Amino acid sequence: MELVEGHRPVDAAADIATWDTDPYDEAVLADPYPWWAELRARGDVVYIPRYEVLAVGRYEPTKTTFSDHETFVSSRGIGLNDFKLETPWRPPSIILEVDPPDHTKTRKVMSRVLSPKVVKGLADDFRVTAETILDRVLEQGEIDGVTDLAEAFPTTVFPRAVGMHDVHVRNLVDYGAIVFNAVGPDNALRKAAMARAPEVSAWINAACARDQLSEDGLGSLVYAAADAGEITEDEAALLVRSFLSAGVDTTVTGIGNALWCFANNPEQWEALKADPKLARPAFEEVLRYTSPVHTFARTANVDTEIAGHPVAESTKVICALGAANMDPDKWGDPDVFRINRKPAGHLAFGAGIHGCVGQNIARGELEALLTAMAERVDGIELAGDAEWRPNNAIHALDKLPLRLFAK
Ligand code: OVM
Repeated sequence: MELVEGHRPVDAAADIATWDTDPYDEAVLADPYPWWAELRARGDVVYIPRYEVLAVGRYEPTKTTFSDHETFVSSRGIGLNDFKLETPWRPPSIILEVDPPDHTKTRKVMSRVLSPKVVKGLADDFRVTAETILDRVLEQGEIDGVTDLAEAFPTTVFPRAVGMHDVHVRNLVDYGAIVFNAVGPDNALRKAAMARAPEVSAWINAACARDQLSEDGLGSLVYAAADAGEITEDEAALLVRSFLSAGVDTTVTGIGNALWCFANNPEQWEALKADPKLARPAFEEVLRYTSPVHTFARTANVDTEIAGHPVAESTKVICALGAANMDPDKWGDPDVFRINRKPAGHLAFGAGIHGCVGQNIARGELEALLTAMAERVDGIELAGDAEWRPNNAIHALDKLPLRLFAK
């Protein structure tokens, strides 16, 4: 291969197997399990010519690549667009799409705002709200698990926790889907997201202003860090935007996927009813088994290697978190959904310095909901076919017709 000065093409030759596939094909996104299995089968790392990227899906190389933040940076974007070469669709996130030392400062603020102690203070509202919503859906009997339960719960408790004055459920859910579709290639999903982005982003950005937030919520805690001189007011607004980017669609997806897991595994629902204390480990197993965030990418910022294979600077590496979470070499029997598995080390929240900073609040929401359900719901049945909603980064349901039986 001829090397042009200043341009370092991904060298498909090297010794990395080429796989002519589209990870973002809507059929793959709607049912990623076979694609994940083939990705793992093809090697520690594969080259995908369609996007000139590498992909990893075995547990070890995925975890290693994802957590080596010095070699595989986030500041060049965590999707297929290289922010060094292309202008991002919105001002980059100052916690997600950034490296140390800038990342260290914002991460410290967000870790404090989302600390276990703060989340504990939200537990009562999570619990009472879960009970109220459950009483309503149990009256209905037959529901859409996605809208009636998965969307209803986080869109009630999360904006209240943040302290938002104005709540627009559709904009909150759709903004997440837009942000996550934006990390994919320029396919139909991304184009549709970009078409809606101006309108939805305008609403979201306005909602992040200090005067749109109460004085006792997570948002005000972020602005308090600005008052203390840790960050600027503009940075505080961008960190509130991160709440609204990553805090709604993700938990909506986690709940929908949990309902799907239990509807398909009734003996596991019996196990949770028998021991509601399993709510927390059950959620970890839902995360491992369904990977609500299925894929994020990194960018090699230097010439490096993955599992002994050379990787040139500027190479994008797709990290298939969902594939790693289903790797039999790591999990033994990954296809079995087992709520007492306690899958320590799953990658659904990522790994390393960029690991989900909101994971405590996500766990708090799911614990409240699953515990309240274990006390009230005798059985969960599919009342029709579940339908998945293809998204370039999120593995989420579109429809989940359910029949719920009250105790
Ligand atoms: C953000 C953010 C954080 C995590 C995930 C995410 C792409 C966005 O800070 O905006 O979704």
